[in-house]
Amino acid sequence: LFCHDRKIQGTVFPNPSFDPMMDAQMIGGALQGFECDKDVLIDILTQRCNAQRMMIAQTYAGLYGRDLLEFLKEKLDGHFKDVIVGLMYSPPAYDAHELWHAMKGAGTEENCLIDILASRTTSDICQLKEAYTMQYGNSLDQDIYSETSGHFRDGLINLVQVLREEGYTDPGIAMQDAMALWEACQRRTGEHKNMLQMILCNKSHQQLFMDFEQFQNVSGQDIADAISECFDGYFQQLLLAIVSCVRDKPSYFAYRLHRAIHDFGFHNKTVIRIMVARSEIDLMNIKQLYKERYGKSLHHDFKVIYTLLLVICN
Ligand SMILES: [Ca+2]
Repeated sequence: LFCHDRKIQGTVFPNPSFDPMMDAQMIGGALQGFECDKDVLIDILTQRCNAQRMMIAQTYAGLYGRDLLEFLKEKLDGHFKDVIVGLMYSPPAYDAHELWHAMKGAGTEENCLIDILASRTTSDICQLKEAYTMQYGNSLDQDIYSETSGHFRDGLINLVQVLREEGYTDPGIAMQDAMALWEACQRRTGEHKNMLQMILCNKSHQQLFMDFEQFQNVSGQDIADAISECFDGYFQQLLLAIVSCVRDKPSYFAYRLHRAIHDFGFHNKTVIRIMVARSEIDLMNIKQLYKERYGKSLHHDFKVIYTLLLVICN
């Protein structure tokens, strides 16, 4: 909506000559025996949309009396497994899977929680919460509560309560919100942090877009710069992610991919998660923005990394 009249599109589309029975049989054959035929899995599963993959799994279950997703988890390993299994989950189930893995065991992958919860729509969050409870028994709120802390936790819990308004924008409210945001950035008490969080987590994206313009008028500063200056830690990162998603979601993910590829070495999990989750939403735009902003294409950056790895192997 706010993406400068760009057409928002993914890179994966429904296959027009889709035949679930033929695909299920081909996959059945590929998974027979000790070694599985990865090329067949790649050829089929990357060339079908998520809804078609769900139909393949259903047909496969009918043919072989086995859960395809569970069988793939058993048969595959490494990053190949991460990608294929990611493709075989429905989008809410995949988000739930990623959130659960980000929190289970020692430590927490805060960046995964931020990427998912700051970018998903209210209906996405409702669905992923349901999927989370179905898959893991616990409620997402409870797990976030026990795995994170401080104002960062309050922000995440606020997001999963799905209180965000839809659509409506009001210039008067934008002025009020901008003043409250400005005061919060100047005073920085716990109470002001709550105020800031409540605005960013509960107002509609359209309202926030206008709030941020007013903030610029009132303070002479960009809201993202003000947040960077006034807050720190994961709380700051969460707020910045929300601001960035309000303004331009594909641009947020282009930035996250670039960081995952460059700043932290190569963070496979983040790269896989973004590519799989955005493949039918806005991956085309993410690719274009990546090239525009960083000079090199995503394709080029992957090739460099894998060429390097291949050379090391020899
Ligand atoms: Ca943990």
